[in-house]
Amino acid sequence: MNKITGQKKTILSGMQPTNNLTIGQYFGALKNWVELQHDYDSLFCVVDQHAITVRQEPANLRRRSLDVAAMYMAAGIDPTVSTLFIQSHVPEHAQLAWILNCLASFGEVSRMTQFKDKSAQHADNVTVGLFTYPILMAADILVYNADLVPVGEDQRQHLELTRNLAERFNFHYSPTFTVPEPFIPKVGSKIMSLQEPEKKMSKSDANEKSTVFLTDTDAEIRNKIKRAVTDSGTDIVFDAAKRPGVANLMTIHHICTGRSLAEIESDFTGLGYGDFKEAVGESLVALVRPVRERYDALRADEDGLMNTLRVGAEHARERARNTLRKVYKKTGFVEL
Ligand code: ATP
Ligand code: LTN
Repeated sequence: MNKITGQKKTILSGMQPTNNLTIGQYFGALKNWVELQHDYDSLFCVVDQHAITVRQEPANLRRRSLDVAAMYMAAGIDPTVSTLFIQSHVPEHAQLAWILNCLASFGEVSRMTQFKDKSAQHADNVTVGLFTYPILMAADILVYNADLVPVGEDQRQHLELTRNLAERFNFHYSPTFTVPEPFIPKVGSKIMSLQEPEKKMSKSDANEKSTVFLTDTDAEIRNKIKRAVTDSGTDIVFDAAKRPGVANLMTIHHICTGRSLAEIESDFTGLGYGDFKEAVGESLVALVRPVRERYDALRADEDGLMNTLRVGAEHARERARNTLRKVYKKTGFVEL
């Protein structure tokens, strides 16, 4: 809450509809959106324009955009409290992105590590869009003057760039944009792959065993946890550097049950990996099952979903249009 105006502060975040969402997205971001939405003026979007920075099959993109919107709601985003919309329904994001593109330097954007990773993954098709991706993200945030952006650890660098662009615009023209802060949770901001625990769990991982999706069945979840890579030790102790596989499972169990890491260590003293993995599997099933069931019901009502997205887009557009009008004027574009 702003002490002077009494108005709620604004949060904005988004996810790419490149696949079903994973527990990584849920623990790192979505769960926090749900918790924060009542205390903030909240906007959440499905960033379909970000998704096309790597090649997408149009029918898949269309379906997945709706899947992700339904998953936001299944996880607890209430569209009567938060504004829920699809990025491409608000063209002002891309319009602002162009102006920010002309403010960002090639050098600073070249330093983005996500671009380096993703361009290596898609070496046969490194698009200019993939390079300027963080600028569109900055526009998503700045067009609503968001104060806070709840994301996972991997987005910290993009948030820093967003802050720099906001400050640069404010300096060169006049104070216009709020300089946003990242909101990165202390626990869960980087859930690791179940098969290669040195790597982030990713919804685009070719090996499905690495990833628990929020749409997975109970049996799939239990199985993936049972087969998760651990290490040659036997006891359950938290050591993220030396024993990342066990540490990752402990983090997951901690978030699902609320037991602290120390309590988990003592709960499993004298027990082996088998017992521990079984408990993690059960706690995760208990968390994911209700989300999946709500998702199935929400996704089955496509008309209802479209109506929600229509209302969200109208609300978002009105706000974005206001910011863009000011930005165009300050930039020196002729008003009609
Ligand atoms: P992926 O690499 O899984 O395809 P992504 O990181 O490119 O996904 P998004 O789907 O847009 O992209 O991520 C949505 C949000 O979820 C971001 O805030 C991101 O930081 C967070 N996130 C993604 N993966 C994880 C993870 N393994 N642990 C914690 N947070 C995550
Ligand atoms: N780059 C983000 C997704 C994203 C985003 C945003 C997050 C696009 N626009 C605005 C927060 C705010 C990612 O997770 N890959």
